[in-house]
Amino acid sequence: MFNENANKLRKLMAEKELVVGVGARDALDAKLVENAGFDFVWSSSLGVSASYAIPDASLISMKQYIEAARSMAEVIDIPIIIDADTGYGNANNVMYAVKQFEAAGLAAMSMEDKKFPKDNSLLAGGRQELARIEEFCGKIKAAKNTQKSEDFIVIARVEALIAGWGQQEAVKRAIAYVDAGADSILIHSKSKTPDEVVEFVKAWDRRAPITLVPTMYPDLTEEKIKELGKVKIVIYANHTFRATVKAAEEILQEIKRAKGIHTINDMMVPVARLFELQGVPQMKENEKKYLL
Ligand code: SPV
Ligand code: MG
Repeated sequence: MFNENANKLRKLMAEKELVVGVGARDALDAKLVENAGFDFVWSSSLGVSASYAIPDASLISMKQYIEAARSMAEVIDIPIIIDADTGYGNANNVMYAVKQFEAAGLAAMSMEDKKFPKDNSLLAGGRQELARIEEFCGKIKAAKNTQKSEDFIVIARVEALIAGWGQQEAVKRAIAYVDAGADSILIHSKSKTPDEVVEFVKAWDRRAPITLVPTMYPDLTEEKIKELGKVKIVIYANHTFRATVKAAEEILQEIKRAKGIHTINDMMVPVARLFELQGVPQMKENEKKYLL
């Protein structure tokens, strides 16, 4: 099977020094990310859970996550990396998920080595329990053996630094995951400085490229990441929906304060902008051709 979006992502990775994407919780977020010129969309488990206003703790189902990503894929042309959490269970769940990821036109998946059910990695005091290395390697092998296209990418996400297990454990796990077939290693960190991630990248001597999510250490800019080398994918995981919440809260407060909607025009886009993002101009073109 040929997976066009996975092929696109592979080509981007071959051509560009750094491939940069932004998180989305729904198709509208994804459209904005594409319009802004980023390389790919990250279908974020934090974002999709937040769209239901419930914790990012393996509460909603695999089907709901896939449906969110599928709705994104239907309206954008850039590739999507789905945040597949822990793979939604054991290797059986992973195999079932991978079939559906590819059927939905997704380019790649990221799977983290925590126990199911997981907690969000950035949650202060969250349950950060790691799966056994062998168990997680089994899941990676299950994913790689299930994918029908050659190009589909499996990113193995190492949570050892998040769980406080240290560099040695992180490196040991990353090597095992690459040996099990992972195409890239996402080394995640919630440290406010990039030091532990930089240490990991410097020690990394395998060919598989590294993926970073610099939410908590924003000082590590793309320029600095390029200098490090070895990193190929950067994910700004949650900035669309965090910005939306701020904007919505501000406008709601202002409506409440002003007791009307006469002061807020500059705080939002015109309705026409929404129509554009929804593809209404294309629909109108189609109507001219087909509403006969
Ligand atoms: C997400 O966006 O859901 C992620 C990144 O997995 S993090 O929230 O940092 O765990
Ligand atoms: Mg997530």
